[in-house]
Amino acid sequence: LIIWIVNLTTVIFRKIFRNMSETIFSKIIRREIPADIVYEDDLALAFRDINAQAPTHILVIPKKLIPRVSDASPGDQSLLGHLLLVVQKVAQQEGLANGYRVVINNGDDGGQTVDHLHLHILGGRKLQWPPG
Ligand code: DGP
Repeated sequence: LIIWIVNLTTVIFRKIFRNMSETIFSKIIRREIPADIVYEDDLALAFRDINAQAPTHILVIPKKLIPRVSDASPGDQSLLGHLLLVVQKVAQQEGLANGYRVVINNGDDGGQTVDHLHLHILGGRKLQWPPG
């Protein structure tokens, strides 16, 4: 009985802490809220940014919750590489042959507003440099 109670408590706590760190992007992954999804595989999802800053503005996210690039660990190496290859695939799919920009905002000063790692793909117009 004690083992059963310990197990149940562990499950409940895991659920609570997972939900605490989750963002709206987890709900998009689970299809609990709608998004304009343009690509999906086992490890990643890509969907159109709701607040587009360019004619094409897509977010590529890992299905695994890594809040920020500064939270990634060596074990995430192949996942992080995979995300860039997804960027490449999506950009091709979107016809961004003339170029595009890939942006990762990190933390407050980086302008990150959603704590689930995401790569912005921006294209379809000439982008300025440096960013503001
Ligand atoms: P960042 O500032 O780098 O954390 O970018 C977060 C982006 O996520 C921002 O450009 C707007 C976008 N975003 C926030 N909530 C939603 C949502 O519910 N759906 C979609 N499609 N995009 C969202």
